[in-house]
Amino acid sequence: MPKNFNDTFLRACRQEAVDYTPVWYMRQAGRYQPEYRKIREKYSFFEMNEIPEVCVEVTRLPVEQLGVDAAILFADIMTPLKPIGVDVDIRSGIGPVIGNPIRHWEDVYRLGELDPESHLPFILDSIRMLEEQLTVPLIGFAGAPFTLASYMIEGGPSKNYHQTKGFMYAQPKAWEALMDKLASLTVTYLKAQIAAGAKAVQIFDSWVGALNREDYHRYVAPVMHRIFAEIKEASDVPTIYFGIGAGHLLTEWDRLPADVLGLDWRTTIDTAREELGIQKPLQGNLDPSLLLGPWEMIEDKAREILDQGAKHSGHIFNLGHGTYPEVRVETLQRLTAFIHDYSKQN
Ligand code: 1CP
Repeated sequence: MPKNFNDTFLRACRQEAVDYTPVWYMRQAGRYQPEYRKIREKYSFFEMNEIPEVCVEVTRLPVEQLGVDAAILFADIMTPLKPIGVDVDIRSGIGPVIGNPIRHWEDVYRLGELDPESHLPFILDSIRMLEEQLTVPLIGFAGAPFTLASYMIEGGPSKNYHQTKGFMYAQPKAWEALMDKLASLTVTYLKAQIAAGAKAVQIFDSWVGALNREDYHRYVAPVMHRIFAEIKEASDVPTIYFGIGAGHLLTEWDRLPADVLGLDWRTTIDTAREELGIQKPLQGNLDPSLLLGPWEMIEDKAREILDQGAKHSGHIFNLGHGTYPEVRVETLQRLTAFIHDYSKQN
């Protein structure tokens, strides 16, 4: 680890004292960066992912360009699904598209097992290279079983997840088997990322807010419990759990052995702390659309989020979801500097 290593993000994840509020942005490597767009012209998404030099370059770029306190590995939640037999392509402007969606229990039993060292050596090589080069922690990540299953069942992005939920209600045994397989994959994949050098891991359950609390408790919470418990047993790296439109699930999440909870912009930090009684560190939660508005509005909201975060130990500034292609690099640079300066003074 380099001498000038910045561990502010890790300290905030552990609710230790920090000099300022650390910040990173979901989808901080991406289309809003002219440098990313140029590389993407030459390669498909998975080619970028599979060539460690390219993967390392795009992972480092936002750290150098924006001055954020953490890097997130350039990959996708779909990356570990290809080796287990999911025919997935990432299409520009759409997202993941699956050639062989899951329809029956046979499709679940056909899925293979992930062996990260032999299936995804490029991911582990990229992490090892980044570990040598970065002066901020590298966040590894994986998709959560519900969110992965939603793509595998719907065949691509969806608005209401009715096929996913239909499968869950109509074929509960096959659903349980699918959740179990994806939970094992997630644990194996994240443990391998941690062994290669990831300093924290985030589990993206982006679409799980489509479930009500009762169904979450019954159909999803048991596997999420197992995933976080198994990672905790194997290592002491902080774990972060994030989803969109999932404010109604936060008290369920609070009971999981996850360390940090990620908020989208719909639930304020004050609401999470004061109304819901959440004591865990929180990450979030500026609406990424606000980055397209005037600077004064962005600054006002960022100040409000920082003030709310500062009332309790353990706040990591982030967006409430990934950054959009239309956002200007200068806006994120200015926001990062503002977050650091303002939180140092307060
Ligand atoms: O932030 C980073 O730089 C890390 C890289 C990263 C992460 C953490 C990418 C690269 N994808 C993800 C996670 C991811 N992928 C999630 C969870 C977070 C979220 O909710 O956004 C999800 C749901 C996906 C699936 C996905 N992949 C989508 C969303 C589609 C939908 O259902 O609405 C999209 C558009 C992709 C493609 C993708 N993944 C990543 C990038 C840079 C891109 C765009 C690829 C391109 O250049 O065309």
